[in-house]
Amino acid sequence: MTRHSFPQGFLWGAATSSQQIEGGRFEGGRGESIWDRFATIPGKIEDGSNSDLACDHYHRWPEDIEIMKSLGLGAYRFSIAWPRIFPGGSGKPNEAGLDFYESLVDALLEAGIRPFPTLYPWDLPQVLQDRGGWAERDTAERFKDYAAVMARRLGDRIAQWTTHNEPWCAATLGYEEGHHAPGHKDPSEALCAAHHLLLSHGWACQAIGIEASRAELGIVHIHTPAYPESTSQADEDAARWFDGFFNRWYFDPVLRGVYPEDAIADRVAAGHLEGPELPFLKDGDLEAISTPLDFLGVNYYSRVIMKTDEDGRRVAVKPGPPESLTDMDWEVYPEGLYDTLRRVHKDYAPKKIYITENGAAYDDPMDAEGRIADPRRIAYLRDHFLSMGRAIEDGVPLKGYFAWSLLDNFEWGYGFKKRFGLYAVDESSRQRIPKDSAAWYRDVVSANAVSDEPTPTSHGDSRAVEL
Ligand code: IFM
Repeated sequence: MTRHSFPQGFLWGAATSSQQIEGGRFEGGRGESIWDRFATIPGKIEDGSNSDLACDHYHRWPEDIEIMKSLGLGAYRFSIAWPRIFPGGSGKPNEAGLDFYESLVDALLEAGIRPFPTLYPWDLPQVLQDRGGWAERDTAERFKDYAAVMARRLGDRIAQWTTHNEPWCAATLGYEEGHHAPGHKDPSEALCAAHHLLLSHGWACQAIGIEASRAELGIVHIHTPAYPESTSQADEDAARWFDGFFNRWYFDPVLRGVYPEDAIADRVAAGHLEGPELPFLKDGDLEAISTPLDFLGVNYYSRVIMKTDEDGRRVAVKPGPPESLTDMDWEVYPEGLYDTLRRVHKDYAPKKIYITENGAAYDDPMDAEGRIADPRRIAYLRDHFLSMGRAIEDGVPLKGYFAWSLLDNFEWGYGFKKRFGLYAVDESSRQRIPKDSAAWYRDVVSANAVSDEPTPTSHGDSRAVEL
């Protein structure tokens, strides 16, 4: 049996995001977000739902903090809904919104749980989208103002801020592929949006630094390692292409102050840029974007295998077999987390790394006794924790881990049908119901260690984390 103990002080947490759990859409002066609007367009959300009520965390947050306490969590990664703070996108901030987050933060601190907020998990105020959204440079200015307001209000209590969550998703899924709000399909606009997201990160770091000089600052990038299907040059090139498009376009500007030349050339070849000059890049932008970070948040879910097909197209190989996939059709590949951590450490050397999201969607039923056994989620977590342990042994400065997610929630374009939570949320009562993985995670957190024991088909004590 392999057992890995984590270093003393390793931070165990869970993550959520505002649009996905809060609800309270029309309360406390909250404005409309791009996701509220997107969800009104028929066919955009697979199950026809919206997040007006979501997990009702807006009212149930004290109960959610109790749940975190019962798990022994050291930190809670949540996000702030920009439309709660600036319903009109700019002007005077909304006091009721600020009060909401202040109460949450104070209660977390009281419970001994470190608040670990993210400013942008994709819920742009719709009024800013009406003015062009992230394709407009002005949106980055508005984000800087929003960051300053939050730091002014909470800077004395927040030790670590993250600006954006997965800017690749906001730019590519939102502006290039159209699966996410605002649903555009324009690659050139997406590159512009990506740049303004990154620029706003740099400006926000500067603004928070002024208001809260001792705070640690970071950004969260998703990292998906790309492996070639074969050793052929064509397949190697396909993996290189994906890495540039998905990973390096975001990591390089922030951590090295440059856009990757090969990925720029790929975009020129695809006709998304007219030439190697980036039309949206202005003097000083890259310096702002690469403002030194105190930590980097990395989200890891899966890997991709790339090949070049008979028509010369770079494509992802369909993963399989079915039992190796989660409900998102993402391959379970814990080795990829090890590779991710090694790569990020070697290529970018951030001072500290946190795994800010990792988890698996499985829809496990409740049995007659009210129990939800989710052995596949436990196995997923266990194997990823073992990968983290190996990376730490190899010298990677990994300081903490946040499970995605505390609760089953609104999974964007999929609605509520993809369930990542350690807790289920009853559709009508919104009651939180612990899955077996919650008790299992509680035991890992309390031991600060994980072993490669086979996962229980039944984990004894899930009711121990019921309230
Ligand atoms: O639910 C999302 C989260 O909002 C951002 N990262 C990926 C998760 C799973 O898709």
